[in-house]
Amino acid sequence: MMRAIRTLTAGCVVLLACNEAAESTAQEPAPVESRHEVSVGAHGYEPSTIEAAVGQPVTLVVTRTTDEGCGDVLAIPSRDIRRDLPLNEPVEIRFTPSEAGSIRFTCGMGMYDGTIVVQ
Ligand SMILES: [Cu+2]
Repeated sequence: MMRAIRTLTAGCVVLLACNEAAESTAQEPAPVESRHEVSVGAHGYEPSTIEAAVGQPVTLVVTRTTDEGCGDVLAIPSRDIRRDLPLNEPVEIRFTPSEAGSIRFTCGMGMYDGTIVVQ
């Protein structure tokens, strides 16, 4: 008998929880943000390939670690993003890929490049 009551109570709690969840996620499920540290050295980006998922916010934390080369600007042309990278100061670049494919990122003049692979 006690067990039956406990089961019922548990069932009610689950139902309530489901109702709340249904209300709070009416728009879309909570996105899982992915952060990727990228360093910019004299020869380009490390890592130069980053994986991301459609609809999930991506944050690149980009740090230029040398005055050699031309990594002082990072551009993501297809997203109209272009950011200065002060030496040794992490710069966060955040966006949400809306479709699968490859998004290229480059230095200011397009000599260094990297790819965000969106699946
Ligand atoms: Cu360049």
